[in-house]
Amino acid sequence: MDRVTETALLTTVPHQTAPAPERPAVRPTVLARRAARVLAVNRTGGATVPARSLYPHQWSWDSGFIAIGLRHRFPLRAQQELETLLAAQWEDGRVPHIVFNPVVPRGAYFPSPDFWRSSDAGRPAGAPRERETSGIVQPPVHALAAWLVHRADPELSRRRAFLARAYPKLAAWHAYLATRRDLGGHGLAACVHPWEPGMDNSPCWDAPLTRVPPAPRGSFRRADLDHGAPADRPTDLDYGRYVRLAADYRDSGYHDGSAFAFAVEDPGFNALLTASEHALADIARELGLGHRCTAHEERARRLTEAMVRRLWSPGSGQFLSRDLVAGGLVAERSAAGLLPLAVPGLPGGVAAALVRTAAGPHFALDGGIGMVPSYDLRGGAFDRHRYWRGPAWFNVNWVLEHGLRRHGYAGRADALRAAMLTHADATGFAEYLDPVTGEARGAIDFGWTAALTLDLLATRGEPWTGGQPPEVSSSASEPTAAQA
Ligand code: 2M8
Repeated sequence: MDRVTETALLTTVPHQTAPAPERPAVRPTVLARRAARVLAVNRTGGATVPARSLYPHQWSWDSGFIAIGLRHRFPLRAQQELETLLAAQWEDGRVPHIVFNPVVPRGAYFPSPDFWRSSDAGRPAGAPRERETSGIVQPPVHALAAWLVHRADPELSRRRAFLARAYPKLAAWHAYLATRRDLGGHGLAACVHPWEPGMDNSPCWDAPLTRVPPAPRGSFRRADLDHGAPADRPTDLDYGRYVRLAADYRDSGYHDGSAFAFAVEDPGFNALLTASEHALADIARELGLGHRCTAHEERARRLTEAMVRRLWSPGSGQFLSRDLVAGGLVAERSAAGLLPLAVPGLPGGVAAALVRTAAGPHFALDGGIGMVPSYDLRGGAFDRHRYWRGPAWFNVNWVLEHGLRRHGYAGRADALRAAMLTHADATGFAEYLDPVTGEARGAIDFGWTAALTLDLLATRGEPWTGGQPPEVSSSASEPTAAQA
């Protein structure tokens, strides 16, 4: 289909895409076995790589999702997945987005350890001396993962003091985000690089990135194009800007007080932080730390309130990102803006509006391939193939599935679950899908796709975290640029 026909189709008949297959072609036990095999093949030492060729190291939020899947079959390995990541935590509390495997050749992935130079340039911020890591972060799914991993085998967890050892590190990670990264001063965590919210190439970052001069073309060599199709990956111009931002951060000693050319409050990042803050409360309760439990619940409530106040757009029926440098909301619809649906205590009207938006023409949850795309099907920058600019991702849809269930949309959650299992099976656990045809894109045998398949097969709508907190006020109004 050429671009013009495709745009016309999506604009006029938004739901007329490939129908969502009814159910996986294989039995659940066979699918689970295949998923477990992917996780076995992707295992390297104490961690699991997202994909052997394209991403040969440990990634932060990937490991969170991977642990959530591993817990059902390999609870010890699930605990170790998180422990390996947390062992590379910096003294300032940040959990780096990549932990490099020292035996992987330097040229296998860019930016490599000699770009980030964490053990040297990161020392002022407390980077470990013994491990090489990146210096930026990714969405904080780890406390949620730790809590779910614990629940899968509480006896093993208690015997190994898993939560008692993880809790101080997880609390320090959240404290880092609450203090050093509250760049807007309104209680939300800010991201200082497009890779931090995890949806790296999202059209939401196009306008903020225009302010960033790209690193010169010949000054670095992309390794991703050795494995991924150029049409699926970011352009060279975007890559040059990613490199420039990371190099500037590194050259500041990874200092969070410096003036950033790129700084955004992202609803996906903050929604996952909020869900994890609730999980920290559960962990504290389990450890008998009543006062800490109350403090985490209070912080989760304040985060929810700040998200609604700062990022909710009633006119769009979803959350939007806020550009802290230019001021104001970014007028692009990304699936990140639907993820707060998974947060407990949302004002009722907000949850209902999010579901309407997910099911409507911009995301077509009820039609098409049965999974939401990463970006607005009707958006000017929509691209079926380029990553995070349209393709459907399993982790995003897994969070939504939970949100739908939490807010009482069990039928829709069941349909989404069935679509995810079908596509995971049909695509060989693809990294992402063409949201029009359901075809596999990016890598196959992808870590979180396999892990979240295992999770969907093993769970049936249990809430992630304990109590149902009271709703925060629904008096949200469209934030103004002056609030940024
Ligand atoms: C992608 O990001 C990395 C950089 O972190 C890359 O493109 O090289 C993103 O999809 C990110 O969300 C993911 O964690 C990572 C590994 O799967 O790949």
